[in-house]
Amino acid sequence: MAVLGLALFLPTLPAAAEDGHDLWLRYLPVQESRVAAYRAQATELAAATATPTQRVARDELLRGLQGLLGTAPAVVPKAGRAGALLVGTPASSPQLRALKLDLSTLGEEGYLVRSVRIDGRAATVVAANTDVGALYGAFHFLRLIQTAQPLDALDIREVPRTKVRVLNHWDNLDRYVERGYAGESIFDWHRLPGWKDPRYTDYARANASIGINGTVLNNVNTSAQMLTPMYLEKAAALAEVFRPFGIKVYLSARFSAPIEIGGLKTADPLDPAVRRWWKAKTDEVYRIIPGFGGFLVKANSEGQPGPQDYGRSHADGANMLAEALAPHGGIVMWRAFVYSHEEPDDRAKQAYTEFVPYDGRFAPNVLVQVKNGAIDFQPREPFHPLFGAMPETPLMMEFQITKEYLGFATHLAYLAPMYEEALRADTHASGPGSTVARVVDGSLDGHALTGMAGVANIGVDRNWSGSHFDQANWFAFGRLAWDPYLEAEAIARDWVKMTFSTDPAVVDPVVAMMMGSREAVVDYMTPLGLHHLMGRGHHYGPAPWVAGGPRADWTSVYYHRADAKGIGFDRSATGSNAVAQYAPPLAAQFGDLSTVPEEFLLWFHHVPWDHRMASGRTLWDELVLRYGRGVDYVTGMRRTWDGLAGKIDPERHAQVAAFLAIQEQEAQWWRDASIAYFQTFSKRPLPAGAAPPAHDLEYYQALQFPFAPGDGK
Ligand code: GCV
Repeated sequence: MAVLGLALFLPTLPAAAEDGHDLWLRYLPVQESRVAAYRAQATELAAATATPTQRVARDELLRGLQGLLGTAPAVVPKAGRAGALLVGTPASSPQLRALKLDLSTLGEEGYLVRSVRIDGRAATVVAANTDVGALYGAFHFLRLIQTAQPLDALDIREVPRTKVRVLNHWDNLDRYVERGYAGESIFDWHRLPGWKDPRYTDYARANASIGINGTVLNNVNTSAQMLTPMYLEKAAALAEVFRPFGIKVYLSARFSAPIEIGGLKTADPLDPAVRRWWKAKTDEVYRIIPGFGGFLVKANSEGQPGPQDYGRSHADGANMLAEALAPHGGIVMWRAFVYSHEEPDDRAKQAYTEFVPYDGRFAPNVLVQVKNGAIDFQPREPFHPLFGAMPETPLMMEFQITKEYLGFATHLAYLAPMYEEALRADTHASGPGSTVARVVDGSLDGHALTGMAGVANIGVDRNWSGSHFDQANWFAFGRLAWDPYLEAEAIARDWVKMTFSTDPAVVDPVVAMMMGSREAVVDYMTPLGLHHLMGRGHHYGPAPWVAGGPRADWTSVYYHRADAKGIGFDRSATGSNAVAQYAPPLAAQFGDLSTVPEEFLLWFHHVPWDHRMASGRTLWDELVLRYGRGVDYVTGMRRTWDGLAGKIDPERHAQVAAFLAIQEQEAQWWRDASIAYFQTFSKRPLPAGAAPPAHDLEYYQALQFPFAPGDGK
C-alpha cells in the first residue's frame, strides 16, 4: 500500500529545482489517475479576447491547464464539444448570454462556476457581469483542479464580501521595506517607468488569484516625493501592468505634502489654499494614473504630520482629501493607528478616545482603517475596541501579513487562525453575534463601502515572502479579505495542495502543523496575554527588560509591569479601565479576574504570581509551562517536517528544515530569556521538570543586533 501510494504521487515532483517563485500558481501535473477526467471537462476553451482582462483570463487558463493536464484545450470562438469551458460575460459572449443565467446578484466582481448543458452537451461555464469577475472565476476553476476537486456538478457562486481588498506595502522609495523580511521592495522605482519588471505581472496574477483588488505602493511613513510628477509617472507604469488584473493603485499621502512639494506655508486642512492644492494634486494624479484608487494616510501617529498639528481633527483631515477624491470616485483610507506624544493614558485606549467622538463625521468615501488589536499586531491581542464602537463610520480591517512580531520570515507561523480569531470575535455592539467580520463586511451597520488591508510580506526574494510558509499568509489574507467567514484550516488545506502536494500524507500533517503554529509563537513569546516584549527598535528577539528611552509606551516594562506581587497590565476598572471601551457584557467579562479568558489574562489584569489558573497551577508555573510548550511545538514541527523528506522537493524541504531549526533555537531563546528575567520578580523556583535557562539573564541582556532587518528608519 505504501509503495503504491508513493508511485501514485511521484509524478507531482517537479524535474526542475523549486525556488518558490511560482507561489500557489505552480500548475504542476495532477495525479495521473485524474488527468483523463479533467481533460474531458476542459476539452476546449471558449473565451473572448477583446479586452486586456479577457486576454489575461484566457492566458491564465491556458497556462494552468497546460501545466496541470499536460495539454491546453483548443481555443474556439464558440463552445461546440462536450466538455467545453465557456468563460465570459453576457456582453462578451452571445453563447453565454443565451444561457440566461441569473447574474443579478453577482455585482461587479462576483462569478458563477457552473456545470451546464450547451446544445445538449455537458459544459462548464464561468460567468460574471464583468471581465474581472470572469477572471476571478477562471482562477477559481483552476483552483478546483489544483486542489483535486471534482468538476462535474459544479454550482459555485462567489461574491466578495468586502469591496476594497488591498495590500499595504511599507516600501520606501529607496526600496527599503519597513518591517520587511524578504529583501528589497519589488518596486524598482529607479528603473520605472522605462523598465517594467516581469515580476509585476506575476505579482498581479498572484493577487488576482486570491481576489486582491488594490495595492498601496508606498509606506505609510511616506515621503511627499511620491506625489511628484516623476514618481506618479512611475506609479502609472505599475498601474498599467496591474489594471487588466482588476488591481487598482493607491498611494500613501503625506499630510504635509502641500508644504514640502507644494511650496505652501501650511497643511491646515481648513485652509482654502491647502484644499485647492490637494484638489489640483488629486486631479493631476488621476490624469497620470487613470483609475487611481485613492489615498492611505497615517496622520498624527509616531511623528507623522497630520491635522492635529493645526488644531484640526482626523475627520477634518480625512474629509479634505475625500472631497478632492470624490469627483473621481476615489477613497481615503484613514488609519486609526494613533497614540499621542502628550497623552499619558494607556496606549491601548488612545485610538478609541480620539476616533469615537468623530463617528458619523467622516465623508462617505472615507474608510477608517483599524488594526486588529489596539496595541500593534502582537502575536495575540483582543480585538480592537473601535470595532463596534463607530456604527456610523465604515471601518476597514488592517492585518499585518509581514511578521514583525511573530518571528520575522524564519519562524513558521500561519496567521490565518489569528485573523480568524479577530474576525470571529463578538463585539456585542448590537447584541450577541455582532462579530468583527460583520463590522468589516458592512452587514452590521449597513455600510456599502467596506475593506480589508494587509501589510505585505513581499520583497525581491525569489520566493517573494522570505520563506515558503509565509506565502500562506499572503494567500490567506486575500482569501479572508474576499470572504471573512472562511475557515483558516480550509484555506491552509487549499494552500498546501496548491503549493506543495495534494498527497494526503503531505497535506494532513502540514495543515495540522500550520494550524497550531501561531499559538506556539504566542506561547514562546507572549503567553497568557503578555505583549510588546521584543527588542527595541528592530523588534527582534526577547527583551522584556527594555525600559527608559524616549517614551514609556515604547518599552517592555510599560506593558508587563512585573513586580514582586505579580505581572500584567491592569486595564480593569481599578487600572486604566480600557475594558470600559468594550460593550458592557465584554467589559464585565474582561474586567473580572474570575471570568477573563486566560489568553487575555495579563492583557487586562495585574495578577499575583500565586494566582490559581484553570489548570490548578499557579500563574508562575503556568507561565513557565506555556513558554516550554511553545518550544516543544516547534520541536514537533521539525520532526513532522523531517518525516516529509522525499515527499517535498528537496530545495524547499531543505530551506524549511533550516528555518525550523532557527525557529527552535529562537523559541528556546525567547523562553529562556523571558523566564530568567521574570524569575527575578517572581522569586519562585521553576516547576518540577522545567529546565533552567541555558544562560544567565546578563547574557541575554547583553545581546545586540544592530543590523537586524526591517527596522523603522
Ligand atoms: C509603518 C509599528 C511599526 C512601525 C509602523 C507602525 C504603523 O509601530 O513598528 O514600523 O510604521 O506600526 O503601523 O504605522
